Amino acid sequence: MHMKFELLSKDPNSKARAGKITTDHGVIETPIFMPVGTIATVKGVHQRELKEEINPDVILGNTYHLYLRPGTDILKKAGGLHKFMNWDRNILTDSGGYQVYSLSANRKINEQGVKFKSHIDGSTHLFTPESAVDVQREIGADIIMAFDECTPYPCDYNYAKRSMHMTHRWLDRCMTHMKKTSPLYGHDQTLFPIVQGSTYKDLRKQSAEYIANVGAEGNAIGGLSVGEPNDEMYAMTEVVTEILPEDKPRYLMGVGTPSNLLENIALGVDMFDCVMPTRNARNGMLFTAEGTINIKNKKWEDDFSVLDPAGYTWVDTEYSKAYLKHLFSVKELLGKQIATIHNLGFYLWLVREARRQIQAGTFRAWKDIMVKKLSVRL
Ligand code: PRF
Repeated sequence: MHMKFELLSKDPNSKARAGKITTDHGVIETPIFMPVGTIATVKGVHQRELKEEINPDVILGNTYHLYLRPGTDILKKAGGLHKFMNWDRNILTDSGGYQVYSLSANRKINEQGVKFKSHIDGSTHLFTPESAVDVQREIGADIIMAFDECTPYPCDYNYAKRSMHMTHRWLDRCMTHMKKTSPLYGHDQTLFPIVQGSTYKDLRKQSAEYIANVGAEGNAIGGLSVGEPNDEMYAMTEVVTEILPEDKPRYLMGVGTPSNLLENIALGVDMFDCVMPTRNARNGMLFTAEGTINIKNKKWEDDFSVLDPAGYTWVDTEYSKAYLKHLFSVKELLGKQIATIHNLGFYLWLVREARRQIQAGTFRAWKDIMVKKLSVRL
């Protein structure tokens, strides 16, 4: 089936929306946070806990990593990524461009695409808009991303402008190649284009207009959360969500902190992904509705209270802070696992609660209180 998006309700005091995406792999209730499963695993989390405890409608995979390992031959033999990792809900894959810029060495960007050296064995590869579509066909995600260039921050105006136009031309090539090719595994795939334009309002406006005109099933905003101050990010989101069609989901790539999620939901964003809850968990940082905890801090060593009385997932009330602090002190794997499950449970709670508040018409006031609480260091 074709991906469908229904706008269910709008917050009266902000641009926040609650909606519902339907694909061949089921429903995605928005706003949504997509746990990052870069290399066919959400790091440290069993599928059962992911499904039954954290319970996201969609997870994210990365074309760059999956193309390098296990490679598309294995993924094709497995019958696609869903079957390979035994995940029967939605998957979205990023197109590879962004990961090439952030991870690989010696990358060379030109009109044709990006030539790069693998961060694993130094071998040389070429990604083009066409090959990014082909690889994403072979991975088999439900939502796939256009091939773009994410400009760094700060970025010179002329570079940002040239890069944005190239991203638009790459999008046209992706769309043409989508039409020439078909899904491999019996379920449909839809391609989201990506707005770029760095931190320049006129470029963002131009890019959003270009992307809106393409008429895709959903649209993404890239090039943000790359080091710019929050206010600048929000200003860019606002310019773009004013222009992107209201009846299509909007995905803000690689964002962010819990407050970033709430502020961008208030500006009309529906979908997010970020390594922050999983990566920070592995470094001992826990997000809670009352603020953040650094579990490595000495103050927790004799605090036998439960991890989080809110109890988003079973680990929150099963383990104490003192015990988790101990696991981090002795560098036990279990510590990272517990912290990861907690953080993902919290992020998914946050977007579900945002959705509930939007539907109740109380989102704006709730968001303002939450943003204050989230800035506390416990
Ligand atoms: N483009 C792509 N993936 C991304 C980004 C982007 O700009 C970002 C920026 N925050 C994260 N992931 N393709």
